[in-house]
Amino acid sequence: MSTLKEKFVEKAKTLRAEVKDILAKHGNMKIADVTLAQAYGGMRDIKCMVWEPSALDPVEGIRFRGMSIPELREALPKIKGGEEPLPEALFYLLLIGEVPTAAETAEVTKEWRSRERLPDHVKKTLDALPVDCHPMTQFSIGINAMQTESIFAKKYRDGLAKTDLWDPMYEDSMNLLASLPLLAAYIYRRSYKGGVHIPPGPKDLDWSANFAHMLGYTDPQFAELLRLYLVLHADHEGGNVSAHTIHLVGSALSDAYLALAAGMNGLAGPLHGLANQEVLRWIMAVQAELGGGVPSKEVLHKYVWDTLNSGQVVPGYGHAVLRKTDPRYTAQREFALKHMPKDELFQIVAMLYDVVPPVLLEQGKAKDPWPNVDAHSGVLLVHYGMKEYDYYTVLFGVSRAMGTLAHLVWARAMGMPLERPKSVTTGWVKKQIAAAPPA
Ligand code: CMX
Repeated sequence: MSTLKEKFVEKAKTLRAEVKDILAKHGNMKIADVTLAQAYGGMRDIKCMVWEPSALDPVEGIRFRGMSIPELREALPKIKGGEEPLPEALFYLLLIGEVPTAAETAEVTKEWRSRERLPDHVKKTLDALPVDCHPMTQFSIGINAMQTESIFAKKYRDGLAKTDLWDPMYEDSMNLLASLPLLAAYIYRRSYKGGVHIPPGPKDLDWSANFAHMLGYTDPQFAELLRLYLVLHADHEGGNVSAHTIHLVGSALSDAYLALAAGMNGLAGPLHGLANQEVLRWIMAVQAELGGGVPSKEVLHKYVWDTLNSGQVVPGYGHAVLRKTDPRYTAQREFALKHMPKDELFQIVAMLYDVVPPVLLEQGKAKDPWPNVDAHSGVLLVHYGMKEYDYYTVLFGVSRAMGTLAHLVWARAMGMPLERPKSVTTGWVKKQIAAAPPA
């Protein structure tokens, strides 16, 4: 058994016992009251699910197993001479709750590289789609097509005990994570590079370097960017659309492939992950209007107002939970300042940071006027030549698989039940109001 799996078995045993004890002693403790505004308003802030890999603070931003992004960038193992953490190390942290050593990280890299596989029928399924089919649609279909490989589905059919279901979920998750870069690269090359595919590279390449290689990017700095990108997008606690969908679908004992594909359909929404492509489209549109170059702040100010006045949202700004600049934005800004300070698009993104929040505050609707993760990622990718912005959310999806699959393994290990909240009708609501004592 690998170190990762062995450690997981140990941790799961402890947490199962702890939660059993907590529920026996405090199961009736109230942790949330729900208002009508919350029931009608997208269930904001209702504490009603458990998610171990990460937690989101409205002001501080995300913490992965208690670690902030600057802490992670410092502490997680890197490649020799590299500056950005290895996503494999982050996955270890998300699953186990401990920072891995370089050797433990290398073991994950080796395991993922040995498990990578894209079955022929998946390629044929993708090839049957129009080449201009949105990459996220291809990604979701591709993951569903890979479900033929599910060990969980086979074991369940054979009659595996509930307590042992975490094991095939772990195996599926490891196989999926190993193979997602192959699927994602296949989609990129068929959509934008004439279907000329690049096979996986030598086995000593780490997960991100191999992904960059299969995408067709040879600049080592692009692989560094990919490492950072894949780390930053990996998890954002359990309530966001993609994570929550993956949890919900997984709770029906759907396997990792089915659950992940469902979550990717949510990530493909413009209010969620697709915002990264929308940001770039929006920035390029203002640049095109001006015939290129960096617009003045006055021009950007008018452009932001025009966007709002036409009833659209400013992509990359605002958040359902965050109330300050997203630390994932800040990490990407630091990368840009180090590697591409003179880049024109970066300069526009930096100017938007000064322009957008005051406008959103003046408009007075958005609770969070600050940039989120999607405001910055596109310009970094363009700098290294990846201009096909329709593709960006696929990269987000590859990364998001890490946190959500770590959660699914935990969900099975903890025996988390079918999720089934209660809905009500407006007729019921009216009756409650009528029956309530006068305020
Ligand atoms: N531009 C314009 N209006 C915005 C806005 C923005 N960036 N952010 C919020 N608002 C508006 C909302 O549309 C809402 O308007 P209505 O009252 O007319 O419905 C009002 O402000 C209140 O919204 P909120 O409570 O502040 O925000 P929500 O929790 O409802 O929505 C989010 C959060 C992210 C969907 C929203 O901020 C938004 O649409 N942002 C732009 C899209 C984006 O960047 N999404 C990516 C988020 C990160 C991710 O998941 O990847």
